[in-house]
Amino acid sequence: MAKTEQTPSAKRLADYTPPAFTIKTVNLNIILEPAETLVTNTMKVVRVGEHSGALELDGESLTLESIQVNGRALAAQEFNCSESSLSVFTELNEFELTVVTKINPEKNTSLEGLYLSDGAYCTQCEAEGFRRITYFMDRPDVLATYTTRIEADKGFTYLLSNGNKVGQGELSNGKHFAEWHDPHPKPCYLFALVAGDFDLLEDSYTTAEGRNVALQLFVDRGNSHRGEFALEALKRSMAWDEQRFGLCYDLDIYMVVAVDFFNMGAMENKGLNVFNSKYVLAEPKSATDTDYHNIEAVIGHEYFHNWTGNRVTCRDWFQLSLKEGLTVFRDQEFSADMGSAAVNRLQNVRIIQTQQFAEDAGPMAHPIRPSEVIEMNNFYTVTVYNKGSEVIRMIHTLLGEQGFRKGMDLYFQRHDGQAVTCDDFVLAMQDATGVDLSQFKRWYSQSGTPELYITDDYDAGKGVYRLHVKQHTPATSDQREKLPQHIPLKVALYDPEGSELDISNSAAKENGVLHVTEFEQTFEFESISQKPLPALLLNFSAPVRCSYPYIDDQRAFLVSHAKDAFVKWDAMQALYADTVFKAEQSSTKPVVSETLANAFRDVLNDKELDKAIIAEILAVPAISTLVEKQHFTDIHALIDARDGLVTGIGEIHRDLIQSEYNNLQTGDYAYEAKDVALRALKACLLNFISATSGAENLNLVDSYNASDNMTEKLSMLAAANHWQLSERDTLLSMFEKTWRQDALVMDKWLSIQALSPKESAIQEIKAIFEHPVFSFTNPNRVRALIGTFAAANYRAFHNLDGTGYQLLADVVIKMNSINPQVAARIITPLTQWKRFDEKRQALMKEELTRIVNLDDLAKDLYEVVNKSLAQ
Ligand code: B3K
Ligand code: ZN
Repeated sequence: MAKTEQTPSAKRLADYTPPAFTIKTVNLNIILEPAETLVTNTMKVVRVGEHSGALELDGESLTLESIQVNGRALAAQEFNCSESSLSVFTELNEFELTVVTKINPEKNTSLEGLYLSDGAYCTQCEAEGFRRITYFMDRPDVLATYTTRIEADKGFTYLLSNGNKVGQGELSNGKHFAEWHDPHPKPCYLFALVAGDFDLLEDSYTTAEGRNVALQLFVDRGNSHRGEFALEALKRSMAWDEQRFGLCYDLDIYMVVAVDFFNMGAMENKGLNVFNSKYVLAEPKSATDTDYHNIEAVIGHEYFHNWTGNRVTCRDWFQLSLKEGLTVFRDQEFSADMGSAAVNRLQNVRIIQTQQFAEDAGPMAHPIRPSEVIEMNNFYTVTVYNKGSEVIRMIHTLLGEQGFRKGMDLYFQRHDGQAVTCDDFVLAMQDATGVDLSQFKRWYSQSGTPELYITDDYDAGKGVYRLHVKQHTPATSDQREKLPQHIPLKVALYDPEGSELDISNSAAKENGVLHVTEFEQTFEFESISQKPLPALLLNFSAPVRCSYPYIDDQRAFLVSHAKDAFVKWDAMQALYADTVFKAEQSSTKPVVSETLANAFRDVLNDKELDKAIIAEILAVPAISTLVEKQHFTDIHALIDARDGLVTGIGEIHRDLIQSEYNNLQTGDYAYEAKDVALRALKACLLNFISATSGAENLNLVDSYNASDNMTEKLSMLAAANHWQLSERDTLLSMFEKTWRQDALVMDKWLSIQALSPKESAIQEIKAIFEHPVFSFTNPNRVRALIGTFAAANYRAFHNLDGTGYQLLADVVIKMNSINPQVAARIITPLTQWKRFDEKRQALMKEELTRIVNLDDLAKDLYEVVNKSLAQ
């Protein structure tokens, strides 16, 4: 954005107006050439209502070749073409409009619209990428049926688009073509085209309605053995959605294409998903348990969009959470059913407590339904997605599983084939069950993290126990005034022996849920014979911060007696965090109290607990989590204190940890819950051992060679790197030797080095820019190295000489012209300057100012940097 040009302006939800025209059918003829692709787009356009306004189409980076209405070329005064729009002046109410444009996929490094990914053509149209392919009403409430003809050199073996293939053939000029028709009306953001040479994996699935669906997975040549897990996960997703929600697939073919150049995880284009290869390709020696988990989750997520997103879509982009929050909820439920519900829950809670709380406390704070947007791509956030899912989860809690299902059924019955709003969704939930969600709806419009302050008292004479709950949502950067939210607060009470009390005839009679709806409320529990200890926010029943004046012994009591995994985990996390903060504030080594040491020992010795949960409970909170608790003053002292705590625990329980570690043996690698849990605990214990002098006896190089899987190898690398063990460089070069030809796997190698605690980290990261595997045009590489560095290497990023901030800013400036969407994402840690000390604040703002003064600042960065500086 040249400073002389207009500054980007915000769109507002309040300004929504229905489309003045609608487009019924779209007929595309696309002749693919790397530098000059020709797109002929013939549309049936219908005026909506009585007006005489022009037809306004969006367009970006397009060269207009010709324009016709009903077969007649328009004269100059009959249309107007600007940088970003095409206006057609006509009095006709129904007409056929043909627009021919030229585009340049080869030069398209933004990876929006049509681009080349390592020699294959592919598209990304959400949110507003279709306007880079042809002129169109690029908004989700214009639904059309699409017919697409693709023509390309025969080297592009597969020519794919949405729907069913209706024609194909050879052409005289060494080219071939294919024609596709999608019978389901859809918004243009769901359009997709792929042309390339791939390995194809095929399978089929018969739906509960008896439809036989061909499943096709396209991967880079030579990678078919890495695609099998994703294909199996797809079949599991299809079966799960039938069982849980009664939803069947609705076309005869479902295609998934894995590409290497992709801005995010994957895209749910109708019948033709395009995936970042990171979320498709896996084999034990190259992928970790986490990779397998993510593949299943993302495959599920995109598949579930077919109903929540595609069949029922969004009226406008402010409603993004309508499809994303709901679909994340669905994929989380799917993952929970496929593996351990409790472990999945803890992992999702951690995302909310670290990343989402940080977003709500920072310059980009927004409600799950934002009301103002400059660049839509900036709003594919943890708030819209993950907090959005928590909001759906709370509705599920308020309605119960049966009520929720009734609500979903009504939602589809009412809105199938429509573009609707979050209000429509909530209304369906309410109408189906009679549950009043009027106050609850505030979660859609109010940003910020509510804080609950809970105290209690006990009247021994009457046998009455009371919980006093205050709620307060601090002002956020986008909103000052906050109203009370409807918060489902799930509680349990424990007697001193550790037994759970029956509270079914109290205010918490529905599954232990208290309805917190006011700024201050008191809840009574009767017939309580002695003062109980409360367990609060069971299963993280709402995305809030919750405090109660527990003493350490009470926390330890909850760690061992609470039934709820979240409560156990949260209590242990609090014991850890307090210890770290005490050490940080007094600049001393952390003191591991007997209470903490015993709690650790008891959890590790607990034979009833799932090993994956033990690993979650015992892991000391990450710096990103501690930073969110906002008690620290000096980030480097905080890091030292945290590391010191790991070492302290490691020393105290040295023999126990070592012997448990030695006992954890798996056979040949299998991605199965039992083995995953074992490996997770092993990695957790390895970290404690590595923090002590016991590291000397680890023989990591031998263990690394002996292991048959990436999960273990990577945990060894991570430990060796973090604790600067003598094996670190050897392991890194062994890894490089094995994988240097495989960029996707090398991302792990990049990330390990991005996390280097060495003094020389920044120099070493800069040197990696020259490594053959690194490239600024591939988002996965940039995220693996720079994204990881800025978001997770707190030590080097916050170097007091400012070199960490400079490094990030240099990369962001480069990415501003290559790929602004990625630039606006990796810059996040710099925009959150406000929580650091003054000296660092000044250095961070200096870099932000350097960025905001760029001559060609993209609007993605314009929005986030200006908001950050305005704090
Ligand atoms: N709907 C896409 C995200 C598109 C992001 C555009 N910047 C993937 C998903 O959430 O399923
Ligand atoms: Zn999604």
